[in-house]
Amino acid sequence: MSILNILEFPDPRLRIRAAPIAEIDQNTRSLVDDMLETMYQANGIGLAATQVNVDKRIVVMDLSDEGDQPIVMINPQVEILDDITCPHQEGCLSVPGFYETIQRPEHIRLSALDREGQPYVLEPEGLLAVCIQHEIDHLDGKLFVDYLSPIKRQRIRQKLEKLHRQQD
Ligand code: QAP
Ligand code: CO
Repeated sequence: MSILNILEFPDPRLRIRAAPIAEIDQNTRSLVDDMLETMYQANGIGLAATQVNVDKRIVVMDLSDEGDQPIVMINPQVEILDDITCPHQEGCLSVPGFYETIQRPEHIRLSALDREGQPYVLEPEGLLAVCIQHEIDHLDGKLFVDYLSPIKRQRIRQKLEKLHRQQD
């Protein structure tokens, strides 16, 4: 297994729309394992393939305290069940150090394939519902900062660009 490099906002590669997986093979499973290892190592609760510069529709998550309940979503699809939204503070491994409150639908139905290619359906609520939508947004080239005012987004962009210049 290996730790993958996580792209950071405003990297244009975070804007690429990921393609569905046609066949889940050993390469897919090994990417899933690397993504899980990368997410755990970075102390994240969710990571989309887009964030590690792979344009495939794969997401890994783990919301458990012990970090022993991985969730794998391949070709995930979300259906919004009603108009109820809830505010939640979100962060992102691609926007390190910034947390903002975002409104999202609270009641959703997720359909996805697991690591073995088996289809499953979930009707999550709360943080799990929020996190699933945040991660699927990544696969569509969208980031949580896109929901903020242009002023806030610009401020975050400038601070991260400055940090990136200092790292070079
Ligand atoms: C998405 O985000 C999420 O800034 C997953 O310095 C998060 O795993 C959805 C992280 C919250 C809904 C609510 C962020 C780690 C991890 C940071 C993450 C940081 C270190 C973010
Ligand atoms: Co994110």
